[in-house]
Amino acid sequence: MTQSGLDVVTYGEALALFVADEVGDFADVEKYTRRLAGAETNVAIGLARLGLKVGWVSRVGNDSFGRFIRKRVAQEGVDVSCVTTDAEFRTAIQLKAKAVDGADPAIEYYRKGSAASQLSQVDFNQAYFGAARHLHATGIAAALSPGNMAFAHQALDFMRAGGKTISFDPNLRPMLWPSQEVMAQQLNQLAFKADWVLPGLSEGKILTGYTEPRDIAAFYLEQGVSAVIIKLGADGAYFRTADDEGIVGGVPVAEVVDTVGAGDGFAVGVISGVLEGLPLPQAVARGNRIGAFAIQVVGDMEGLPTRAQLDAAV
Ligand code: KDG
Repeated sequence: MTQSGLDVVTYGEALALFVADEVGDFADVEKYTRRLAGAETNVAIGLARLGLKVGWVSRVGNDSFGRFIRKRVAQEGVDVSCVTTDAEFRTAIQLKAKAVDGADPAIEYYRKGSAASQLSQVDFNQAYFGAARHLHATGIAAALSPGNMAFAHQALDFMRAGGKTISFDPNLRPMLWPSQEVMAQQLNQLAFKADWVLPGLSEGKILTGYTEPRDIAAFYLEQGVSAVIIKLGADGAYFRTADDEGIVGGVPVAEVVDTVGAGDGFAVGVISGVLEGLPLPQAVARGNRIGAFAIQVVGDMEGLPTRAQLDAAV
């Protein structure tokens, strides 16, 4: 794939994910299955499976996990030509517990000082971003280092100045931040530069101090954001724009296997829907549908549907 004509560009850290095959404390688990994690690569892969042209920008280590990530993401049809192999720093890894009864599984990161956390403004390729219609950003990448934060602002400023659309999923990871106050203040600075902000309800409460979806949405709309879409878990999602608001009901699933990746699936549905010209409530409904796909499998992105699977589920 050439860099011209990307539908969506995204950036951030991908991790080699080890999912426990047995229930219990990581210290006791002997067997793990290696998979791929990373909120931004999950979204990139989900969009590519629906047929969109997507590019992912990052750094990976010059190691076997770096090679695995590069290969696995490219296999999904995502352009990795702007992924740099870092000569010095390692690819991050993550452990995920075997989920029980639909509860969020425990996770453990080994990512401090990782290759992706070295991403900085020198990695910003104007031509690559300029060739894309839309930027998807998350709060995880911004949390990784001051360099990542600077990269995030540069990417959002550049796309905004170019009249491109931007989606922002705060994706709160408190363990990556010095305090909740710093996290909220810094992520809101990024969110204010986006067109569509997609927090979960509990994230919206932390970021704005408001408890009602309506008020959380108003907080961002007043700052120039054009649509706020708040994930309500099994209840679906609430959306609000300057002249419309509503709740789009959730999609029931037979069994919740693992909730991780639901928000990324939701973002895939909303972004692809809006870019394809669907009215916002329909794009949100697609987000709910894809979120439901994501929670029925163990991996973070394996459940994301192809276009044919999505169409069959309507
Ligand atoms: O959104 C799913 C992510 O949580 C997962 O794939 C890994 O990026 C990740 C993170 O930082 O938790």
